[in-house]
Amino acid sequence: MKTSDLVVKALENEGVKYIFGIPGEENLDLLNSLKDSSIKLILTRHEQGAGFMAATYGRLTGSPGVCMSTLGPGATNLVTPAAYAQLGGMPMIMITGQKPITMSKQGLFQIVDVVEMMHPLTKSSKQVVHGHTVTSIIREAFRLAVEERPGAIHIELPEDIAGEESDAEVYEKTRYNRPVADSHNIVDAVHRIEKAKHPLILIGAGANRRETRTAIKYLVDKTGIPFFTTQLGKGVLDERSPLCLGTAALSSNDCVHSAIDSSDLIINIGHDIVEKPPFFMSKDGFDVIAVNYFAATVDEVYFPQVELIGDISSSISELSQHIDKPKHWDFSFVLDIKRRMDKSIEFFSHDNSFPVLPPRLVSIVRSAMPYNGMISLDNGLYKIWFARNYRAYKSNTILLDNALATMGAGLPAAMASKIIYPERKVMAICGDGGFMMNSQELETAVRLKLDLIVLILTDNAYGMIKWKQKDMGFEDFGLDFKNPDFIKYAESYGAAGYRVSNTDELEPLINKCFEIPGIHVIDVPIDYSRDHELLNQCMI
Ligand SMILES: Cc1ncc(C[n+]2csc(CCOP(=O)(O)OP(=O)(O)O)c2C)c(N)n1
Ligand SMILES: [Mg+2]
Repeated sequence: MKTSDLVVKALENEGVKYIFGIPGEENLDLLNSLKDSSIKLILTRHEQGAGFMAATYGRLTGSPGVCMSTLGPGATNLVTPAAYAQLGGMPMIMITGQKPITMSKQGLFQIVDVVEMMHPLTKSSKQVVHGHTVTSIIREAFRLAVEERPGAIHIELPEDIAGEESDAEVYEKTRYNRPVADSHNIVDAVHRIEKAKHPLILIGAGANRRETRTAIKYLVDKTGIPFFTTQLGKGVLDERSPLCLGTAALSSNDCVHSAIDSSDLIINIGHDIVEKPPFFMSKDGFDVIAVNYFAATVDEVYFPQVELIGDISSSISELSQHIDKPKHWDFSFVLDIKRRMDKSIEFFSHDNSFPVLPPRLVSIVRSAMPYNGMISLDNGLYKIWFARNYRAYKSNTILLDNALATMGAGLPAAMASKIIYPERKVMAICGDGGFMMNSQELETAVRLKLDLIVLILTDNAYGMIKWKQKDMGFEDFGLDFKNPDFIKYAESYGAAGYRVSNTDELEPLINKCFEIPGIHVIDVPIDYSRDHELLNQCMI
């Protein structure tokens, strides 16, 4: 069999449904092999779009998303998605082409060392040097991509190898069980939790990768310990819970930090240090019990005293089983803080000034989205507001990137979400800066006949950096730009375009757009002028 046919057969065997990408002439054998396969090629307008979509596929399904590009310039365009998947713990496999390796035809034209380039951004980066090894390389790629901690894998398939004959066989997928935590450490953890006076639970990214809700919900219900989340841990438990303290959207001085600072022990479920720290540990501060699939990386602000390493659900079930709720636990202070935080979120959720204030925007979006509706955020100042104020009801219903925190991924991630969950309502929320970084994927979305809303928050600036600039005492300089007419821009792609001219219009418009098939781009002028004051003010 031709090696490229074998590659496709091995991918089908792994259950791959889509390949996102842009082929070059070095991928033409592989492209041809895809022609008659069950795998659907999703052609994008930039390799970044393909990579972000593949990574999001991995994030949402737990199975690696696959993307492809040509050599040199195509592969260098995959650098940001590689970092996005790798830092974000999203299983993704990138297959890139290369000039023939057995006989050079064109000197170094378009040739850069892609395997070496991808090394620091992936769990593994390998060139296929012979058709005989291609099936084992693919099996290992899929195994390694999902193994905790999940991440990016790169395979380079040179043109001549793709075209050569091979008699290799496809390897069967194997099941594997995640190890469970050591029982001595469970006993130690239970002892410390029972001894603490004000324990709290933190839910982080790792808890959002596979089903852990049942076990964590049982622990919270049985013990009554209040919980808060990191940005990537949002939605594991329903945030309408009376015990939910919200999200640590900043590393310090965020509303929830008054609660964290009053705690003497944190049960830290699934957090690792790729996320902007939800808190800083100090030698004389609270203890941390880390519950995760893998060992914690220690640094000056994170050094857990006990670690439960192994399957998260299993560790949490063990804790629930053994903890006897002691009488001296006292949550009155943190629950009082919760009541005040809830009130302050409520305070701006009816403000009808225009351009819309960020907390008002969050409340409008929350009220327009159904229980399982998904919002996908790009990176900008509004992300902090959504992290802090948006109450997620279900896991992975708010997709944000608190690991690489790249601009440009919001729209492709929303598109991948809609492809995976066609029955759900999906909305991309982007700044005017981030949207323009991959806005060309509107064409892909229209061509794929997706139903999506794209909110563009216009402040004619890189608002997040402006906010930091002011916060750090610098003068306002160098961060303003002009925008195209987003209505005409959307229409030129075959999408519908709208601009809101008062705050009241937005929710009915969103509701209307969800009823009409196709892509709806809504330009929403946003007012960040009060963010300096509002973001630093948590409670009223
Ligand atoms: C690819 C990339 N470039 C630069 C940054 C740094 N950065 C973070 S937020 C931001 C501004 C975002 O502007 P916009 O998308 O308009 O959102 P806003 O904050 O204005 O709402 C920048 C430049 C980044 N995170 N990613
Ligand atoms: Mg902006």
